Amino acid sequence: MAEILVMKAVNAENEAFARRVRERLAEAGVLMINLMSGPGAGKTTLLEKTLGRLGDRYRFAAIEGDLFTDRDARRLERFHIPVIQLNTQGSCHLTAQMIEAAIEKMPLAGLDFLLVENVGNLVCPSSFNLGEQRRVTLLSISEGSDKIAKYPKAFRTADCLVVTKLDLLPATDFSLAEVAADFRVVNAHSPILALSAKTGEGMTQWYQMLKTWKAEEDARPRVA
Ligand SMILES: Nc1nc2c(ncn2[C@@H]2O[C@H](COP(=O)(O)OP(=O)(O)O)[C@@H](O)[C@H]2O)c(=O)[nH]1
Ligand SMILES: [Mg+2]
Repeated sequence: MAEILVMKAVNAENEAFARRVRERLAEAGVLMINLMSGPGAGKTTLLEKTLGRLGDRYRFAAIEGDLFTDRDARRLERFHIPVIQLNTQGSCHLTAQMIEAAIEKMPLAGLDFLLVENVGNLVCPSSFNLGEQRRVTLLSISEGSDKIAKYPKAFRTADCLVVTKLDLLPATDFSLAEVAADFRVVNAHSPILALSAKTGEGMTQWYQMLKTWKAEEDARPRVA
């Protein structure tokens, strides 16, 4: 019982930070996307491809979340965008407080997208609103088709499901139909994309979705 109260307190505090982050982003006209998945589903690879493809047209920044190391931030160095690596020192998710500290150090003005790679796991990150406008959950073909039923919250709260590593489909018993059906049980409306960052299959739909989301955010009336 006491533990539940502690969680509530932490979450309430997180919500206050998340509101502040959301306000800052709205003022600056920045679309923040929170990418969640199990470790190795392909978050950083998707970021790399996205920066390579859309980096000429939009201004990006990234926040990389990891327990330790700056490996993912270093993978993005070649794109010459603002990147901040957040190390949680063992904590299994990012918090809105961490994001607020990171965006303090970022030139938000003039940015189009802030892409946030959450700590790799399918459990804790989904309980922490970071102040993002959109949330994407990745599931890779090699993880198996049963993960939506096993980790529903990460998928329930997603604005899009991205099934990654589509090139591996012939090597596995992964069922796209089963995953789509499980996703609809927990999430009635969000789109499902299936893609391979390796072969490029399905990537056009991902880029198109980012453009649509950005246009939707730009069209949203700003609160004075
Ligand atoms: N076959 C295949 N491998 C991929 C694809 N995307 C990522 N990977 C590989 O999956 C591993 C983990 O990718 P990474 O982007 O680091 O995952 P993260 O931990 O979610 O950031 C790396 O070895 C990538 O090269 C893909 O579309 N197809
Ligand atoms: Mg990564």
